[in-house]
Amino acid sequence: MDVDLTRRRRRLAHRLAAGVLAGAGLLAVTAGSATALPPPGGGDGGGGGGGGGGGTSAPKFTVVVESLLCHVTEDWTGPDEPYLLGNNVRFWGNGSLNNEQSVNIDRSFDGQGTASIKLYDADLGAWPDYDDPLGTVIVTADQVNQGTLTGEFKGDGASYEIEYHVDPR
Ligand SMILES: [Ca+2]
Ligand SMILES: [Ca+2]
Repeated sequence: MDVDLTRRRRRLAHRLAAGVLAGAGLLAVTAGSATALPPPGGGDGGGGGGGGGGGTSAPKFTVVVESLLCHVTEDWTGPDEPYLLGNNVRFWGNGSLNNEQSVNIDRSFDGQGTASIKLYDADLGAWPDYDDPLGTVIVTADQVNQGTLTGEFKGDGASYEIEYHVDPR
């Protein structure tokens, strides 16, 4: 009985350790919430992977997205209709951007540990032409007070940049 319990605990500990190592290998962050981790980005340049485990003590911050620049649209003809998600909640858009056009965003959302910024191009939004995921930028707590930072979205043949900064909260 006691032996079984001990074994079970040991096995669980091994599994936990393996999970922490796997997380650390993907992205070096000091802390993160496993439940807040987004799935991998929609494209090659979409952004990093997930963060490690962590508790409720992960640093809190506010992500302020300053601007969005479109180098190359996803749509083949005419402008894209880009919109942005912060931690999977839409906070801006649709806008309308064509090649080499930019727009001021000036919107913010709160994060803790890590946060995700996702860019989509709106299409029909349903079958047979779902909105296109163009990538994910991962924001980490160590970006607080680092001034204006740049993130790239390069999913689906498109090319976008955002400028953002991260304030303590
Ligand atoms: Ca599209
Ligand atoms: Ca579109």
